[in-house]
Amino acid sequence: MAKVLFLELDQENEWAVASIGPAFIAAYLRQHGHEVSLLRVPLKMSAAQVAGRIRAEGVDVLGVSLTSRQWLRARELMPAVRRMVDVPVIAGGLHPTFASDVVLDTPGIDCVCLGEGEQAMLTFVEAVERQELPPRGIQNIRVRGDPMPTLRPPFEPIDALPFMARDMLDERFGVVHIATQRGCPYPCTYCAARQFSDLYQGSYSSFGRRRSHENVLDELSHLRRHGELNYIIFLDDTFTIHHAWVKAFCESYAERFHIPFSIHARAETVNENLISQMSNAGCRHIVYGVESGSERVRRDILDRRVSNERLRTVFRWTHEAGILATANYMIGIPGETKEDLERTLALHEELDPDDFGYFVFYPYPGTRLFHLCKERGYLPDNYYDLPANHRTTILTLPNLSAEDIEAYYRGFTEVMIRHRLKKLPSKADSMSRKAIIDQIERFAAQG
Ligand code: B12
Repeated sequence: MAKVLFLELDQENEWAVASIGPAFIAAYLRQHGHEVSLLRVPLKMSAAQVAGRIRAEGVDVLGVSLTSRQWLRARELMPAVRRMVDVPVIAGGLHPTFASDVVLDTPGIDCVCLGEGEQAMLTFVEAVERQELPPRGIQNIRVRGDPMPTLRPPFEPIDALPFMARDMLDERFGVVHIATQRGCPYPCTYCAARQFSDLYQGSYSSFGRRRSHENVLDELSHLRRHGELNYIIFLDDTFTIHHAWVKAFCESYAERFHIPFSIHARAETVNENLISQMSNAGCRHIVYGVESGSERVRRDILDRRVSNERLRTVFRWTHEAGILATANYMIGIPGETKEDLERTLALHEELDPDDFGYFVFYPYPGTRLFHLCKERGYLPDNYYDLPANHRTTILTLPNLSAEDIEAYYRGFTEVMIRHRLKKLPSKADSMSRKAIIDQIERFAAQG
C-alpha cells in the first residue's frame, strides 16, 4: 500500500471545486488498496508548509494536476518543495500533456502523465513501491530525458470506473459535480479538451465515451444516501451531444430525482424540444459558449459553424423554457478586429443572457490556435513564463493592440456592472450598489 498525496495549487482565484482529474484517480487508486489524500495549497501556503505535510503523512508519491493557469505556481513551488523533501513527483492534466518538455524541465517534477491518468498512475505507484526509480517504460508516462511514451487505450468500459472521490473536491451545500462523458467530438480551434481526443487519434479509434444512464443515476442515488444533494452541475463540455442519450436520461432522472441541475451546451446541439425536455426534468441553467458575435470569426477562426440567428433563437427557447442562460465570450482572438468585437457586444444585447462571462483569449498549448499563433509570430518567445490568465493578452496581434483588448475587457466589465445593477430592486441603497460594483471590479481584476 502506497501513500499518495495530490496537490491542488490555487493561483489568484480559489476555485470553488478542486480539479476533478485527481478525484477520479484517487477513487481508482483506493479501489486498488492505496491511500490517497489532497492538499489544497492556497497562495499563502509556503513550500516549507507543503514539505512539512508531506513528511508528516509519510507520502510515497506526490501528484499535481495542472491547467496552464496553475503552471507558473507549480514552476515556483515544486523546486522549493524538492529542496526540502525528496519524494517522486508526477504531474498530469492538460498542461503537462501538451507542454511536457517545459514541465519536465522543472526541478522537482520527475515525470508527467499524458492523457488519461487512472491506469497510468496505478502502474506508476506500483513501480515506485518496487523502488523502480525513475519508473521507465510505463505507457502514458514520460520521464525527464525520455522520448514521448506510447498511450494505453482509453479506459473501457467507462462505467467500470469507480465514482469520483468526493473528499478530493471542495463541494458545499449539497451542490455536486458530475462528469458523464470523456472526450469531445467538436473541432474548436481554441479548446484544449478537444486536443485530448486528437492525442489518441491514430492509435485508437475514439477517445469519446459516455457513461450509461444507470451508472450516472446510481452515483446520484449514492450521493443522496450519503449526504446532501441539492443541485447538480454536469461538467461535460457538451452535455447535449447525443439527443437519444439526453432524452432517455431526462426521463429516468425525472422519475428518480426532483433536483435542479445545470449543463454546458452548444447552440448547434439543442432544439426547442430537447430544451423543453431538459426543463421538465429539472434543468435550470445552461451555459453556452457564444465566443464571438462575428460569424466570420466563429466560422473561419474558431471552427464554430453556428449563425447569429440560431444563437438568438436558442437563447429565446431557453428563456421560454424557464431556464437561465449564461453566455461566454472571448476577446482578442487572433484575426479578430474591433468591428468583430463591436458585433460581440451587439449580439450580447440581443441575446440578453441572464449572466455572462468574458475572457481575454489565451492560446492553450496543443490547440490549433496555439500553433497558428506560433507560426505567425503572435506569441512571444517566453510565453511559458507569462501568466495564463484571461484578463490580459500575451499576444501581439495584427488587428488588435494590447490596449484595444484592455479597452474591450474594460467595456465588458462596464456592461457587467450595468447588467447587475439593473437587477437590483429600485429601492436598493447606494451601499448595495457599491458592493456590487466592487465585487465585479475585483472579479475582473482576477480574470
Ligand atoms: C470542469 C472544468 C473546470 C472546473 C474544474 C477544473 C478542473 N481542473 O477539473 C472549474 C469550474 C473549476 C474550471 C475552471 C477553469 N477552467 Co476548466 N474545465 C473544466 C472541463 C470542462 C472539464 C474537466 C473535466 O471534466 N475533466 C475530466 C477529468 C477526468 O479529466 P482531466 O481533468 O483531464 O483529468 C484526467 C487527465 O488529465 C489525467 N490527469 C489530470 N490530472 C492529473 C494528475 C496526475 C498526477 C496524473 C498522473 C494524471 C492526471 O488523469 C485524469 C483522469 O483520467 C475542462 C474541459 C475538459 N474536458 O477537460 C475545462 C478546462 C480544463 N478548463 C480550462 C480553463 C481554461 C479553465 C479556467 C481558466 C476558466 C476561466 N476562464 O477562468 C478555470 C481555471 C481553473 C484552474 N484551476 O486552473 C481549460 C484548460 C486549458 C489548459 N490548457 O489549461 C479546459 C481544458 C477547457 C478549455 N477551454 O480548453 N474548469
